[in-house]
Amino acid sequence: MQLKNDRYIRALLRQPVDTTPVWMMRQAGRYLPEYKATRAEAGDFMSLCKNAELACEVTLQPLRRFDLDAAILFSDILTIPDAMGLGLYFETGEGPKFKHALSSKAQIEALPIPDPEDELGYVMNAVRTIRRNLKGEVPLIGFSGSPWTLATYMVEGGASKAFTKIKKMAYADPNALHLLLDKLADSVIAYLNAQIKAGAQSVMVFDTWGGVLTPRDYQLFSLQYMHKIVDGLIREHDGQRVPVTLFTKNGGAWLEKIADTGCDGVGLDWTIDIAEAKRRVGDRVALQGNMDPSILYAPAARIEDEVKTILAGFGNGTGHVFNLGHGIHLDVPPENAGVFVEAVHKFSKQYHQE
Ligand code: 1CP
Repeated sequence: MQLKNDRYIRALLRQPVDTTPVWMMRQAGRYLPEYKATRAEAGDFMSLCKNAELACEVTLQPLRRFDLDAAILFSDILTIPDAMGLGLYFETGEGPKFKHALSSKAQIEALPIPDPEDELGYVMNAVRTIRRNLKGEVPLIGFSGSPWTLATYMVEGGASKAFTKIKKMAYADPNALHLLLDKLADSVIAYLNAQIKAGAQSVMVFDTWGGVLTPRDYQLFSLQYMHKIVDGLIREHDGQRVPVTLFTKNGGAWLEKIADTGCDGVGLDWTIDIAEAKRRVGDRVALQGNMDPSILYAPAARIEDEVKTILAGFGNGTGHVFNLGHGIHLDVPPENAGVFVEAVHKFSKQYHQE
């Protein structure tokens, strides 16, 4: 089906657009009262992910409120480790946790590579349901965590601040960690390709924790495996290019290396100036980001100023997708997100004239 609004895809392929496309990381979520209501109806977070109708409903909720240029599958990066048998659960008020965290090479050797249409079939059902309901309005983004980021949760047993357990594995038993990362890369390739076949029109890999590594070890433990993923992905489906974006939070120092993987888009957090990022890699990849999500706490005029500054930093030319540099905070007033989205469309037109 032809997309009614294909700005997001065109921008990632560095083709001309009429206005800069915009979406928000974590655009479906607890800052929206309607999300909280649907989540309560589902019972808990994983039940929401596993119910295709409700996952579709929360995917579409932000699009009803805001003029967004893309939808993102409602799911989580931790579906893969859950499907590998680690037992994902959420305790109220706390982050994700695993019943069976990994600590030995024997446990890693025993891990299966999940079949995306079997153990992860609920994700593919959600993708198909969302595509049907989107009716070609905007593209659907599929996603996965990076092998390194998934491994941090699997070895730490949940969220972490210091990453001591996974770093201990990296330095005391690197072969065990490489085996885990390689299995995860294979799992992510199968999972994202299944999402593409089910209807995802672009995919994104979230490397939320790559930035906690040294430059050398980022290359070794994170980027190498994202590179393997880029090489293994379906890049064209149904006659359309399927752009792939890599996002490493705190990865500003390594943009050239990320662009070298052959991805289409590179995600930026807010710790790098977009003008500098464009100078360094903008003739090879599209850039996505990079507004600090905390700016959404500011009054409307301040939000608009920030949008104008980032647009001016990128300047003329193709290859810009506007986004937040990380997920929207759960206590942001939804009206402020609306100011942000409108500002991107309104103030970007001048950068897209012939
Ligand atoms: O309703 C709830 O209380 C659960 C909160 C929640 C939500 C809304 C979690 C648990 N996951 C999600 C959805 C989600 N997660 C989406 C789709 C929503 C959308 O964008 O509209 C996406 C893309 C993710 C991706 C994700 N999950 C990442 C990568 C991006 C990022 O934010 O850095 C990560 C690191 C996770 C792990 C995770 N899942 C949930 C939480 C609270 C966390 C973070 C844990 C931590 O702090 O380490």
